[in-house]
Amino acid sequence: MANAHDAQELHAGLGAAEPCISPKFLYDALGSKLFEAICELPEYYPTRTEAAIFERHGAEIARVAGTGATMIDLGAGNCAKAAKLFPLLQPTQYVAVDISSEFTHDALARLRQRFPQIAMEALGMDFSNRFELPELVRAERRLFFYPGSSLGNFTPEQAHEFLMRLRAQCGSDGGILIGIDLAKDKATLDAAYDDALGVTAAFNLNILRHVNQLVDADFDIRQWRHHGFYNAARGRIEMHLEARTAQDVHWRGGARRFEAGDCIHTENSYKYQQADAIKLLERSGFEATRVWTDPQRWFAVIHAQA
Ligand code: AVI
Repeated sequence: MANAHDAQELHAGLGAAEPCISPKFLYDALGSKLFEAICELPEYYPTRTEAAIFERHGAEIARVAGTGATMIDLGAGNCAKAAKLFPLLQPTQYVAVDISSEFTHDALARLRQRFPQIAMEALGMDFSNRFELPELVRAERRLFFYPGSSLGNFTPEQAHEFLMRLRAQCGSDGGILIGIDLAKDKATLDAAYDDALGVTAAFNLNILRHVNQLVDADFDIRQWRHHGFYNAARGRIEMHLEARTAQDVHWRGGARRFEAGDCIHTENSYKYQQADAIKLLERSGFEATRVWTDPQRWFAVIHAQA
């Protein structure tokens, strides 16, 4: 069952002239597992490319970012990326923030046993619209960890506002370690968001199953088709769901007819030029200190100081 805010957001999106569902609804428990599976796909290069950057440059990243911080992992998921860096970054406190808190709680329970010296907290919250950290998050030396290029799921303007909110919560000695997916050829991008196995299709279609649960909707998932492609003019991946047949869909407080071929927009994933990503960080009050990238320059890990 959705809270009143989510129910209202879904109602507005489904009823809009260009129907949309916020990508945050991709991540129920099954959606988070499907996203984990996406990260294993040969076509989905961001995860392994970023992991290789951390593997190769981890020691230097720790030197630049500094050890002993409060590490705040935004969109922590199964916490695996942060955990790999614990031996290098040696955080004193680790705060795992994720919209799907059930998933993150289980991951933290396992990590507490492996790293008993690190204080750990799980925060189940949607940090996309507003962001206030509770008092249990230590205020000194906050290092925001935002890997995986999730910044790309905001529009550049939303990304700017989001980064400004983070900057305001950093304190004077804080910073951010962020992963940015860089612009590249269309064929590579198209394949990454429309894989041969159909895992991304399942991930996208699962949003309808989730919406059915949240607002008692009656989407017939078999009547929808996944589209994921790079829109070069807009510098972003777009994910849509297309109605295979004409159909009426009902949800608590609303209804709508979809004709065959009508689409619901479910996600954007912006791809940045490295220089534009740095400009965005600097416009938001950060100072970029170092960029690490892979040999193909497909992905960048950036450290920026508050
Ligand atoms: C979470 N986020 C960075 C992913 C992306 O690449 O934009 C979500 C995703 N959507 C489809 N595949 C992966």
